[in-house]
This record gives sequence, C-alpha cells and structure tokens, in this order.
Amino acid sequence: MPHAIVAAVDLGATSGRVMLGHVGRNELRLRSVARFPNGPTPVNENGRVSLHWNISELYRNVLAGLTTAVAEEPGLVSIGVDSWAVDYALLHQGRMLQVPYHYRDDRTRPAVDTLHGIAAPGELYEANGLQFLPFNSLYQLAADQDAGTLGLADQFLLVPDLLNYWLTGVSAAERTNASTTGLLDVRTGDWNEPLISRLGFNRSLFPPLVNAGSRIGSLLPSVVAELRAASPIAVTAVGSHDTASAVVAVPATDEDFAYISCGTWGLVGVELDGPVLSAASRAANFTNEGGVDGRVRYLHNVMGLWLLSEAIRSWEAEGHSIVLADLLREAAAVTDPVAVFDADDQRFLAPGDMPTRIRACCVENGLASPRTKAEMVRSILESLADAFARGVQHASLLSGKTVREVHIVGGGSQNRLLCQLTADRLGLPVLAGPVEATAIGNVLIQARAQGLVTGSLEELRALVARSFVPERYLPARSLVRR
Ligand code: LRH
Repeated sequence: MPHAIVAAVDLGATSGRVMLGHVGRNELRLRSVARFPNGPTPVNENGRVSLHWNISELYRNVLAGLTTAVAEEPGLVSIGVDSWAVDYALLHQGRMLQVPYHYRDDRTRPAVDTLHGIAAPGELYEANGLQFLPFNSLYQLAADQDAGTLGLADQFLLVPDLLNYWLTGVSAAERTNASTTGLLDVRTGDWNEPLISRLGFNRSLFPPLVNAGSRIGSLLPSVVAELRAASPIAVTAVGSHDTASAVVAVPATDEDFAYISCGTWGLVGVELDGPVLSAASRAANFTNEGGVDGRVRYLHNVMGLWLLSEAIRSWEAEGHSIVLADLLREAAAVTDPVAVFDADDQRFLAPGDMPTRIRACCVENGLASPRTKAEMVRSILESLADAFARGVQHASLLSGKTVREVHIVGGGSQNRLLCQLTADRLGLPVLAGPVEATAIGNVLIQARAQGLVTGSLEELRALVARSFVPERYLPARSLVRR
C-alpha cells in the first residue's frame, strides 16, 4: 500500500511544533520532531507597551525542525504550515516593514470606532459573517493605516502565508485563514473588493487566494541547502488557520456533532455547508469562518485555557512553584460551589494578572470570589465548561443543526476535569482527543493532495477515528440543565 511522509509545521500561540505524518489509505501516524516555545514579546513603542511575535525566531525554529525532519525522513514529499489566525506582516518589495503584532496588543481600540464609522457592525457581518473580535485583521489594518505603516506596504501576508513565502518565494493567501481578515465575501469566498476599497485599503496588497490542498510551490534553492535536502520539496496549502486544520481532524463518525477546539482559545461550534447571517447569530457573536473543502466553521471564540495558563503565570511571577497536575487534582477535589463567571468577558484578553481580574469580575457580578488556588482553578474550569455548553447550545439553535455528541480536540482534551464538567453541563457525551488535531488535519490535507488518501472530510475523519480513538465522557445526569 503506498504511503507518504509529510511534515506539518503547526504554530500555536504558546508553542510551535514540526511533526512528521506517515499516511496511507489505512494508516495515520504522527511523530513530533521539534517543539519550541512561542508567545508575545513586549516592546516599548513611544511609551506604550506593544506586543509582537518574534517571527524570525519562530522561522529559525521552523527551519531547524524541518532540517531534523529531512534528516530523519529524506523521502519527505511535502510541507504544510498552519498557525493562529488574523495576524500578518506588511511587506514592501518582499521586505518586512514591521515585526508582526500579536493579536493581544490593544492598538486597535481607536481604529475599531473609526472603521465602524465607515461600515457599521451589522453591515460588516452581512458582508464577512465574522463575529466581532477587536483584533480581526481589518481593525489591525485600520490601526496600521492610522500609524502610517500601511501606506508603505505593497503586500499583506498572514503568518502562514509569510512562512510559505519565505520557504518558496510564492505569495498566496490560503482561504481558511484569509476568511479571518474580515475582507473576504462570506458568500463567494473571494476578496471583497468593494469593502476593501471602502475601508481605504489597497486591493493590490492582497495576494491571490488559494484553497487548502493546492500546491504553493517548491522550496527555494537557499532553503533546500539550509535543510540539507536532496531535492526541492513541495509546499502545500493546508487549512492554514489552525482551527480549520483542527476541525478537519475531529474524529466524528456521526454527522450530528459539535466541536470544541480547545487550546489557548476554546473554539466552539458546528460545521455547516453555508453561512448563518441572521440578526440572532450576530447578537450571539457567532462567526462564519472558512473551512477546508468550502465548509463553514460556524463557531464562537471562548477565552479557553489562556485563563488558566495566565493565572499560573501570575502565581509563578509571585514566586509560587506550580505543578499543573497537582493543581488540577486539588481543583477536582473542591466540593464547595465556586463562582461561574463569564469566561467571554473581554477584560481577560490582554496578558496580565488573571486571578485579580477574575476576582474583580466575580465581585462586580455578585459572585463569591475564589479564595484558594484550587478554587480559582475550579472556578476557571467550571466557567469554561459553562461557556462551552452555552456555545454548543447556541450553535445548534442558531444553525438548526442537531448535536448528539461533542468532540473536544487539542490540548484541552487532556484536561479530564474540563471534559467531564463540559459533558455534565451539556448533558451530552463528550469525546476527547486527539490532542494534536491541528497537526493531524494539516498532515491529512497534504496527504490527500499527494493522492495517498482520497475522499471527503467525512472519510478523513473516519481515518482519524480509527487511528486516535477518543476518550468518552458521559454526563452525570443529575447535573443536566437543558
Ligand atoms: C486559535 C486561533 C483562533 C483565533 C485566534 C486568533 O489559535 O487561531 O481561531 O480566533 O487564534
């Protein structure tokens, strides 16, 4: 049976990895060859702390990881890159003009109002189908326009498109990620030229769109030499928005499923054939992002494990040494009721002291503030589970799609307490795993492009379900509130 080896470059907000995928018609195996940290770098900008991605360090780690991948598997046939959405580089004649901003940077605040003065939120939703997030690329572009940097640029490249450009010399905008800019027409999936020009952006900034599965190009000779590869390797467009790749790898065998892609963020929703653009959908802040194979990822962003990781970072900064497994065990043993706060509150977006912000949120809403670290963690997980359950219920109600089971994929699928609490609050089975869904989705789309697996997303998902059997959490009936 033919079998191919491809490499997935999968960049998350807190870590990146290069993984090798071995794929055949009945085979799907993944092996990690490199892992490296990622995160915001705070920089002084005229007295304001601005947050950036250390993109050259990330790329250096990607090259080192790919060098290891080539050394271990000289027969590697393809490379695919995915990352978090919305963030980008501006270039002039191929030269990067500024270090890409991190979406948690708050520079878009004034730009949001300016932009909404040109196109009202309701009109934008009708055009792009996106939930309002202050960091959607269109607001960032408006901020760059106010700062004067946009006027210097002749090219806009989202992070995976930038890496593909550095690897191959080819500029392209992969559609799933481009859908998070706010500048695609939600109905056609093409750049919305009237909207782009109305917002005062130059249409020529935006490269041609490509679909996941298409070939972007081959490694540049300089990159071939850097990786010590024997010959140029193909670079394939995958669902380059990490969430799009994760949704490809949901091991669903029943079509009535919802998903929660849980890492730094919890992306909660369903897969649809077409967008939902109703007023109720906009009021619930649900997004219609582009999926692989033209599907729609109808979902809502919940803060996710960021609440927990940022709380731990605060405690560590105060000198406490934290062992996550111990903390989770203590949180599971908490028996007193804890505060269930709104995990969607925008005050949690920026980096900083999370426990203090959570306590303030509880006080403002008449909730008892968590007293101990264990209570704080339990409160975070209960609040996330509550937001997940509401997200699934809204997705189902607003789209009319029946949901009989819920898949949690990504790092959060390892958090047993979170999975159980989510099942309890939903009154539905939760199927947890795979942890590396994003890399698996990335690998599968490359493998299909190479002709080593064929078929629809459903067939790919069946292969995932056979290869990575999810763990099943059944709801504790007494807690079901529906
Ligand atoms: C998750 C994610 C999410 C976006 C956010 C910026 O990594 O891509 O889908 O909303 O990061």
